[in-house]
Amino acid sequence: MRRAVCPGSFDPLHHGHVEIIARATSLFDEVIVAVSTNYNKTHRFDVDERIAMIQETVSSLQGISVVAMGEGLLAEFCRKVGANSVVKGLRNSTDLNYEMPMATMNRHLTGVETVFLPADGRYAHLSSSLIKEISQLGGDISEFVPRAVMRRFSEQ
Ligand code: COD
Repeated sequence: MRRAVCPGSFDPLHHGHVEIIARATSLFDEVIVAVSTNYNKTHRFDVDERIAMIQETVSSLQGISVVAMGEGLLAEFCRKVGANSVVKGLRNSTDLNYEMPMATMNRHLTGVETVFLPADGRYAHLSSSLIKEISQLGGDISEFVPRAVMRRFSEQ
């Protein structure tokens, strides 16, 4: 059984995330989407809301579960759930430079491998922080986020 973890803050989930998660399901038998619960960070949506939005969006994909990652190390989380790979999306060289040492350290810590998937050109400019900024300044984010996310933004 090839099991991978797709970790993220997903605050909020956007089409770039969904595309990476969908591609991960074609590479692995089981994909665990792990939603980071870093209590030092201020989130627009709480962890339960983020999990609900992801579940609603990926419900048609097979072999996916969506859970809270907790506060500990990603490498330990992977060991706990029996996943020997992490899947991450890379948008640019800034992402690569940030992710490379973490990938190497995670492999050192528990042997977990990181699989990098290049961002799809349609979504490489998307980031949760830009989407929140556009929304806050009155812009239209409907092109960038799934319906389940758009609905929550409209409700707030
Ligand atoms: N296209 C493709 N992929 C994208 C896009 C896009 N437009 N935007 C983001 N992604 C990818 C990111 O690269 C990332 O792989 C994933 O989607 C999630 O993105 P975010 O922004 O929701 O998540 P982040 O960047 O806030 O990361 C949260 C993590 C929990 C993944 C990160 O903090 C982490 O790995 N923490 C580990 C803590 C740990 O163990 N520390 C010790 C390190 S050795």
